[in-house]
Amino acid sequence: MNVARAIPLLVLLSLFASPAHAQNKPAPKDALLYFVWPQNGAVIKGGFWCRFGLRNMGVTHAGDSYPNAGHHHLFIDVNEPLNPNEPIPSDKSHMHFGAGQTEARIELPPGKHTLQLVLGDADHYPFNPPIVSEKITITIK
Ligand SMILES: [Cu+2]
Repeated sequence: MNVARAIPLLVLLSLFASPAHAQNKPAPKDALLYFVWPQNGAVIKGGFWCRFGLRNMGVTHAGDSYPNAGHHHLFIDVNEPLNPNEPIPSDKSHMHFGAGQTEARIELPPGKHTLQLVLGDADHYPFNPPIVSEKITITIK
C-alpha cells in the first residue's frame, strides 16, 4: 500500500477506534489466570488438551457482562504486547472461548510454541488490570 492511500485509512481507523470503550472493566487484584496443562517447558507428542485455570474470578459467555467474570482467550505464538484499549483480535493465533470453555483441543505443528491465556470481558476487552497468565513455551514433537 502506498503512503497516500495509507494515511486516510489510518485516520479512518482511528475515528472508529476512539469512541470504543470508555474504561476497561475492573478485575479483583487477586485474580489468577494460569495453565493447568500444559506446564512451561512441556514436550508433547501430537495434539493435546489445553486446560485453563482461573482463581477469584468466574468464567462466563462472551456477551455476558457479569461483574468479575469473563471468557478465556488463548494466544499462540503472539509476540505483540497486549493492547488494553482494543478488543482482543480474533484469528488463528488469538482463540476466543466465548461459550465459557475451560479447555480446548489444540493441534500445532512440530517445534517450539508459546501459549498465553488472557481473560476478556463481554466485549472481548482485557480487564483492568489485565488478567493474563504466564507465557509458557512448549515443544511439539
Ligand atoms: Cu473473546
